[in-house]
Amino acid sequence: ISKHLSCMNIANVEVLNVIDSTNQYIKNKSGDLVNGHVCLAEAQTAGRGRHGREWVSPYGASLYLSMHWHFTGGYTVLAGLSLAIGVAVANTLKLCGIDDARLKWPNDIYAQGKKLAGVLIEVEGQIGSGCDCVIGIGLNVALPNNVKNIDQPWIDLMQISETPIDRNQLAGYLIDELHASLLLFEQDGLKPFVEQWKQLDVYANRAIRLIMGQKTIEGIGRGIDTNGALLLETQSGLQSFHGGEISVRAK
Ligand code: BT5
Repeated sequence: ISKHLSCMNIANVEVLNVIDSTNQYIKNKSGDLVNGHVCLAEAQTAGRGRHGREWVSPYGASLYLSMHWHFTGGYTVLAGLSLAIGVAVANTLKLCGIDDARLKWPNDIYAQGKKLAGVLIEVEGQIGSGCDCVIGIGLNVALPNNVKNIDQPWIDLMQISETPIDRNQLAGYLIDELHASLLLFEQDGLKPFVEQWKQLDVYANRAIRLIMGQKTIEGIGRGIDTNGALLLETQSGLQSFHGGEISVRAK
């Protein structure tokens, strides 16, 4: 990835070679950073997903990107942020001529029924004094065919796009889109993103199962509400589900 990306805030973009995790890198520096500061890496040796899962991060094959943002207000202002970021990633892909990205609650970007990208948001801070947030995105561009350790179906842009993907252009678009989306989210919350999220929802009007530990609930996916809760139509009516360790599967 070039150090001369075409994006608005180029002064705040760091391009690194191999590091443990771009999220960890931004976290370590967060006290000194301005909103929108970004780092990108060519590979991660300890790329992470949610709940201690791994993000497989081979060299030069993807975008591994993290952005710093300080929110005034406590954690509750962040409800739904990962959904807004999903919309930002889908919009970025549209700018590159890719229309088939879909969103899976709460933080996945899918294409052709397989995982294309993931969002990991990590927060530090105290309620009342604002919080420092790291917005991490892993987006598969051209993974080696023999990539190991991804324990679910995956896809990359190379398989989807009719034209070759320029990672530098993609990174520039993504940085600008994230910046604009975070400004909007800071001002108006998830609301401006809800309709678009629903249009891209993988599970809209489909029979799904929510798995919460030992418990499973079945119903029809009905999108999200303005707080980012997943809406499920069950036999006992419309129910909403908030974050935590919930996985959603097709029935
Ligand atoms: C995520 O977690 O999807 C969030 C991934 C965020 C990664 C970025 S890379 C830049 C920044 N720095 C970091 O250290 N992390 C962020 P989760 O929903 O928990 O999904 C993890 C699961 O996705 C794994 O258990 C695998 O099943 C699958 N997976 C792992 N690597 C993958 C890949 N390269 N492509 C598609 N799926 C993958």
